[in-house]
Amino acid sequence: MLEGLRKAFQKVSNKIKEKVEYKELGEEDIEDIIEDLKFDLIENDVAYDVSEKIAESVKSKLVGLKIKRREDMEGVVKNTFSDLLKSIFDLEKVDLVENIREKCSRNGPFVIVFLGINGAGKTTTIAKIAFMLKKNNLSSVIAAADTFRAGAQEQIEKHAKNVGAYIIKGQYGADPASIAYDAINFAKSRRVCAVLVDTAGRMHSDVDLMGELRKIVRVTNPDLKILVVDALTGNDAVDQARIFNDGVGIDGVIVTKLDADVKGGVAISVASIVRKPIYYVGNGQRYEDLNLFDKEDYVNSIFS
Ligand SMILES: Nc1nc2c(ncn2[C@@H]2O[C@H](COP(=O)(O)OP(=O)(O)OP(=O)(O)O)[C@@H](O)[C@H]2O)c(=O)[nH]1
Ligand SMILES: [Mg+2]
Repeated sequence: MLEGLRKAFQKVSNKIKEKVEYKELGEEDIEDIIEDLKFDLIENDVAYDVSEKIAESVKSKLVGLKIKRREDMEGVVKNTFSDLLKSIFDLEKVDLVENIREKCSRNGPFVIVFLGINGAGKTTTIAKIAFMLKKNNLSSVIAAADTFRAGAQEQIEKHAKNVGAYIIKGQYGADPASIAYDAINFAKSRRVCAVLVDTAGRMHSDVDLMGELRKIVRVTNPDLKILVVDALTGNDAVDQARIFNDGVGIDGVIVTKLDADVKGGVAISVASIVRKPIYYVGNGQRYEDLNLFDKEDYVNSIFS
């Protein structure tokens, strides 16, 4: 994970180290190095505008800097980069488990609608969340509001069984909003803590399906709308985040398939462009492969 970014920052750090002996860093010293950095970031799925911003920011922090000893340089470059990345992830944090527990104690089910293009990992992530809630003694009901894709109902039903969650299903072609609504009523009458609404995967360009999502949101009035993005979709993840945010509105993001992602830039791009927090990351196909996104860990793993 994240090898691409790790290498990119290591490379620029080494090159800068070579440049400075006992002198002040001039713009001309690092111009090429910064251009290279920008290119490497783009190669590793950091969106163009974001790469440019990071590169400019690194440049302005390093130019004019006087470093007494060569060894200090590594620390300075590392701190510059890591402060910069951490500031990108400096977004509101949500403790999902605590929020659900709190709302449950006030009699209301906590409703989450999961959004994302097909194959992003919505259904798997919902199963992982239900599993995590179960471990925290919180009950959940899954609304199988994907009445669009063949096999979707059976897929989620199997997951629900495996993780011990309730499920409310519907006929193919049925109105997804009504299934979500039924699931909320079910949760209210059985005092179930969380309602997890699975939606049909859709291309972000699909206008009809976007309208259908807005209807689900209107009917369910969710506590959270979470966008699920696949890290392997690279730069397209930024477009997905923008379009879902403009079309439906999102509160936060879960990035899946980080276990298979060698680049690592998607989290940076999405957080930087839509300014929404990343709640969790998916690290594999098992139910336990869901981890809280921690900006310190993420950034430290790039610079370790
Ligand atoms: N390696 C890995 N695979 C994952 C992860 N999350 C999901 N997957 C896999 O990605 C594939 C698609 O996942 P789904 O959960 O079905 O995706 P979806 O968004 O519900 O897809 P649609 O229902 O078609 O919209 C499945 O094979 C999952 O096992 C992850 O974190 N790591
Ligand atoms: Mg699905």
